[in-house]
Order: sequence, then structure tokens, then C-alpha cells
Amino acid sequence: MNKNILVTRSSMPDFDEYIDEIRELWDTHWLTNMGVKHQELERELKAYLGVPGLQLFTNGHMALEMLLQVMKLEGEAITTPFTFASTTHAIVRNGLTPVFCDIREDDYTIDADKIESLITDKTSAIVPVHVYGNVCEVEKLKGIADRHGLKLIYDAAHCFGVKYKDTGVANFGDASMLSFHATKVFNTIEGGAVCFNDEALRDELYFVKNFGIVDELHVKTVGGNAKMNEFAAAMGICNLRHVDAEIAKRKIVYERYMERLDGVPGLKLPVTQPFVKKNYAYFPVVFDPEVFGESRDRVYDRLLAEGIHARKYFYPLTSAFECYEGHFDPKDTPVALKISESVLTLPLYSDLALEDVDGICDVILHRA
Ligand code: T4K
Repeated sequence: MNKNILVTRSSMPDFDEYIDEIRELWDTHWLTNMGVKHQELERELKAYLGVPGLQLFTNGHMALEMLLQVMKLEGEAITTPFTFASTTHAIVRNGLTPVFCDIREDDYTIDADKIESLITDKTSAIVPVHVYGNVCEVEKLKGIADRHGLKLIYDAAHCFGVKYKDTGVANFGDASMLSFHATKVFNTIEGGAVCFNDEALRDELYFVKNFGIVDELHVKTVGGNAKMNEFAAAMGICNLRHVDAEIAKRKIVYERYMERLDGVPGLKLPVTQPFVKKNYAYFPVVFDPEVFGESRDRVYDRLLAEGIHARKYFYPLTSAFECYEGHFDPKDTPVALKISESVLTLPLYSDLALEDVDGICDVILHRA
């Protein structure tokens, strides 16, 4: 193909739309610390996502890390190793021990049926990931968390706009983290949020992201700094106006991949989950080398040679990271290990041309 195609490409508003949005910041000189753009975006996102509570953060990772902090968790958190570094690091950076549970073969989310055997008297939380925008088994997970008195905190970084049974997915569990990174379906350049039901969390999250400061004389928590600035919030306000159109365009790209690759022996394509409204965030393909005749790594290399940068999200498993060497055994989660060694996420973004999708499929299928 001889063309540089990356795994994704940030959605952006028209230049003039963004300039109009930030113009007033030159009048006020108010650039951060929960200014007008921050407040406006928070209000608009609450309405769009249909959540009772939402706090913005500087990125998804700090949102999750600080959420775990205000939950005052101790001991162990049951989670999945088939995720981005952030999920595991947020747990560890809070002084908690991650206990890795295997994932489901069909949608790659945590296998709820394997959680209870991992619960000990030290377990304080379950931290599942709605990976690729696939929705976890939310009802089962709630049942387990309630039965054992555990907090249920979702990493919903991939899930902007996803609904389950007509409910915004960030409503499930005690709280959910969303990422608004440049690579996500909805972006604020860098950014993130925590969505929650319990109103008590609102103040805790508000204070912790601003050094724990209550007012000029009172500091009530050992907080940090994870505030979203006004330029990022303004980007979010603009992008939110177009996000439905962006998701609709992603759907067209996604469907073209499905059309071209469905039924090819040895390829496992994304699942369609019942009752789920998708956001078409990722297009993961799992390669069975025995049947397809080539490994994931071989296909990755062939695509790269044509300038197509598919990504091995999520390889290696977080439990195999060198920073955790000697602490975990990736073989304890055999399904996750197998998927991480055979999955490739193909380029997917709203303005990816259908001819390029065809070109990518031709390379995969040796028709180029
Ligand atoms: N939990 C989960 C499950 C996550 O997946 C993530 C983030 C988090 C938590 C943490 O949320 P944040 O703190 O990031 O808000 C990228 C993203 O940086 C990361 O946000 C994302 N997950 C992860 C899955 O993907 P890399 O290391 O692959 O990024 P990079 O720089 O290689 O970019 C990938 C492609 O995106 C580039 O090839 C081109 C495109 N791109 C990238 C940037 C930076 C753009 O089009 N515009 C850009 O500005 O991690």
C-alpha cells in the first residue's frame, strides 16, 4: 500500500471552532483550577453519559489512581492482566496487591465465574475493565461484590458512549473511570473522569485532585494535582458536539472490516454483545496460526512493511511486565495469555478511508 496508517488518529473539531471556544480565556486569563470551561464540560458530560455524578481529571490514569485512593482500599484487588499498564499500576501505586483473574474467551473481559475462588479475607475490591468497549458481566459482578462486601470499580477507559440495556455503562459499580486521551473515541487531548452514584464521592474526588485543599486555611486530604485545564476542557466541549457523528463514521469503518474479514478461517473478529450499544473504539482480531496459517506477529510485521501500524493491544499482559518480575505468573491466566499472544488491533478511526480498510484487509489476506 505504501502509505503510513497508524492504529488511530485523534478526532479534532474545525480549527476555527476551537479558537472560538478558547477566545474568552484571553479575556479572563483564567486557565485552570476548575474554571468555566471545566464546569461546562462537566455539566454536558453528565447529561450526555446519563450519570448522576462526574468529576473531570487531567487524564484517565490519575482519575483511577485517585478514585482508588478516596475509596480507602487496603489489601488485595481482583483485576485483569489483559489491559493497558494503567489499570495495574493504579492498583499497585495505591499500595494494593493486584490478584489477577482470567478473562472470557469471547469478549476478553474478566471471567466473573473465576472471581470467587480468588477472594480472600484481604480482598477489598474488584477492578474489571470494559476492554475494547466490550461490557463486562455487570450483573454477575454486582452480585459477587454485594455478597462479599467488596467495592466494584470499573476501568471504563474504552467505553465512552457505550450503553448496556439502555443505561450508560459508567453507571455500573460503585464508580467508573473514563479516559479522554487523544486516542479515544472522545478526547480532551489528555483527560479523564470518574463517574459515580454516591454523592459523598463528589467532594472527595474534587479535593483529592487539588492537593486536598478545601479553602485557603484547610487541607483535608493528602491529595495531588490532577485537574483538567481550561484548554483541554474547551477541546472536550467542541468534540462533544461531534461525537455522535464520529461514532457513526467509526461504525462504517468497523462494518467494512466485518464484511471483508468475516468467515475467514482462523480469524476471530469482535463480538456483538446482547443489549450493548457499541462505540466502535477498537477492532481486535485474534489469529489462530494453525488455521490461518500465520501467527499474529507475522501479520503484524507484514502490515508494518506496508506502512500499516496495527498494535498488539494488550501484549504483554501487565502481569508479565518487567517492573513486576517475580511477583506474578502470567500462566495463572491462560486465556489472557493466549489472547495477548494472538491479538492484533487494526487501524480504526472516523476518517479512515474505506479503500484503506480494503487495502489493510488485502494485506492480511495476501491479496495485495
Ligand atoms: N485503562 C485502560 C484500559 C487504557 O487503555 C488506558 C489508556 C488507561 C486506563 C489510561 O488512560 P489515560 O491516562 O491514557 O487517559 C495509548 C494511549 O496513550 C492510552 O491512553 C491508551 N489507554 C492506550 C490503549 O493507547 P500508546 O502507548 O499505544 O500510545 P501511542 O503514543 O503509541 O499512540 C497510539 C496511536 O495513536 C499513534 O500511533 C497515533 C495515534 N495518536 C497518538 C497520539 C499521542 C494520535 O492520533 N494523536 C495523538 O496525540 O497508548
